[in-house]
Amino acid sequence: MPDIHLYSSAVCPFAQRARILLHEKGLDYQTHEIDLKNKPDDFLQISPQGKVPVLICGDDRIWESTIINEYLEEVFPTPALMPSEPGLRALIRIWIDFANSRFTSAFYKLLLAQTPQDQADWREEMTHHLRFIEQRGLPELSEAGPYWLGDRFTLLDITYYPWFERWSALAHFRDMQIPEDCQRLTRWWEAMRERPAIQATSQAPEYHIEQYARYADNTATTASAQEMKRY
Ligand SMILES: N[C@@H](CCC(=O)N[C@@H](CS)C(=O)NCC(=O)O)C(=O)O
Repeated sequence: MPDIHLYSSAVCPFAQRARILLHEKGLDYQTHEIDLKNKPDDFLQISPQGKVPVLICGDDRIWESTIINEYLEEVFPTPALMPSEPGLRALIRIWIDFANSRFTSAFYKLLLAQTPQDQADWREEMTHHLRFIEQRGLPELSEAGPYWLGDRFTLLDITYYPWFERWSALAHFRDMQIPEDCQRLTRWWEAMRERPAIQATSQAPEYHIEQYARYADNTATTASAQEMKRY
């Protein structure tokens, strides 16, 4: 069994993806907590983009949260968090791509938006994404259970969860609610909160409100906040 090290930050939803997966697999690992406002001088030698998470597993060094989780799934295949059917594996990758390219960026854009008009526009965009997930992502497959693939808990559930945990910040600063017609999504979120791996990696709603206050009032100076404003 190789030594596993995770460079992580409690505030970071991307790093939480990796932590949830490590807990789900019951793997022992050492966490190196990185203060993103005061990173160690040699951090760029560990993380090429100066970001968390980074995973060191034996001789392998992996970054990008979704790649880390797919890597861990390959190295430690049980319990399985990917189905064996190629069609379902492809579906999972399609929705992971949607999370990374559309959903998470809308989350930050809404939080960073400063004018009432921009905030209304991004609220609308986020509402659109939530309904898209509700109507096109969750319906057919989730009849058998609350997870994205029904009774099978997978990488896909892990990929989205951290932003729902941080919803307290969107609700508090931007009055963003989950639409009432998104009942499957609400059921999914409730089921996720019951999982021990989620509970082991969770922070309280107030923690996220405090951590994201500087995004909301536009005073955040971290590299990530600057990047989110540019793209
Ligand atoms: N695409 C990356 C995103 C990772 C990311 O943006 N991490 C943020 C924290 S949430 C970070 O480390 N930012 C560095 C900084 O702000 O200096 C992933 O999925 O791992």
